[in-house]
Amino acid sequence: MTGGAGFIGSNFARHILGSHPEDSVVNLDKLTYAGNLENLRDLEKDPRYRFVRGDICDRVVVREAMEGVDAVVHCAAETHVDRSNAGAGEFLTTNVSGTFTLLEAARERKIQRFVAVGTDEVYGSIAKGAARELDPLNPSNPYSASKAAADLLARAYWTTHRLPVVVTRSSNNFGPYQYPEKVIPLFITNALEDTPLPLYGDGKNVRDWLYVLDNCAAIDVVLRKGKDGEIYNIGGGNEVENVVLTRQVLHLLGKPESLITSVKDRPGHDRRYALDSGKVAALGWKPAHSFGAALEATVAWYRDHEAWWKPIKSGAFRAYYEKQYSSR
Ligand code: NAD
Ligand code: TDX
Repeated sequence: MTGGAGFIGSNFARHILGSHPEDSVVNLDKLTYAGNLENLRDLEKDPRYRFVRGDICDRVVVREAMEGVDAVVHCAAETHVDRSNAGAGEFLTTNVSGTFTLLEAARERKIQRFVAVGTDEVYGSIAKGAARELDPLNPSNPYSASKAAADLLARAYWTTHRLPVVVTRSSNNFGPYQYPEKVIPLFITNALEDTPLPLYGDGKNVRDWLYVLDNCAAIDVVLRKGKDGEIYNIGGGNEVENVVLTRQVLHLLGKPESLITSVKDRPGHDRRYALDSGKVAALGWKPAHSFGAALEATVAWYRDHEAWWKPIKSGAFRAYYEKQYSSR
């Protein structure tokens, strides 16, 4: 797998090693600001787990890491929309060129299954209904445009080269080990620090929330049972307005709503995402966690893991965050 030191990747590595005793995992990760070996401490001693530090754009490293591998689960990416709005270069390099490098190596190594982990953002904002897999793509920001490029390139390697690719497109994930620039961990940790929660625009944008462990289970199902060349939407079925979510977080922590601060909207801010997940459901997957219980568990995890997020928030993240809000 790639990107295993990030949020979804580390949860996925733990899921695979925990639920498939016959499997082993090679984790190729560059350790960007978002990659953190603390996310994987409990796996380090497992003889079925191996970490390789490297860039998915590096052909030699990628080729070596794929030696003896049956399947690739490609999670590595630049992932934060606000950062892509501030500068898209790394997004194109990692998300597009990096995916290309992996696809080429997978062809050469005759990999039996390549899972390209993608996002609902490729469909763009949807006023009504729910996106289906063959709907047109309409990405709004440089992040989602780079992910759409990666997703299409991966499918082209099936159509043209018969590389056995499957693509997942999931909705917004939340849960343990999510970098605290994303809205849920940012708002939980700000609330714990009694600092303002910056809500963009009118706060009425809607996201469909998916607990990360449910996404890991779905990726696992697609990895084993998905059909070559197919795309699978993975939605949580939990559409929530940002302002409602924010109030829920504050309520769970017993913090006042006066911490909510309206800030200037994100440029190109998609109003609503929604997915039809019927196809992955037909493979036998459905979310195992309710939104309310998963949000409560997530709030509790951050409350109990200050030692994980405090160093992140006081380090390089602080400079990013201050720059971000000085312009809003
Ligand atoms: P993340 O930002 O938490 O982690 C990304 C990981 O990729 C980090 O460990 C980082 O070090 C690594 N990485 C970045 N560039 C690299 C490079 N050039 N070479 C090797 N490693 C590199 O991301 P995440 O939220 O866990 O997302 C994982 C995947 O899921 C991404 O492809 C993302 O687009 C997709 N996705 C995320 C969400 C979500 O809500 N988080 C939703 C849908 C899809
Ligand atoms: O400070 C904030 N205030 C705020 O109101 C932040 C960081 C976000 N928001 C809003 C913007 C969005 O409507 O909250 C919502 C969620 O924002 P993010 O956490 O930045 O996620 P989003 O932009 O929806 O993208 C996420 O889901 C799809 C991931 O970051 C992507 O990697 C994934 O593909």
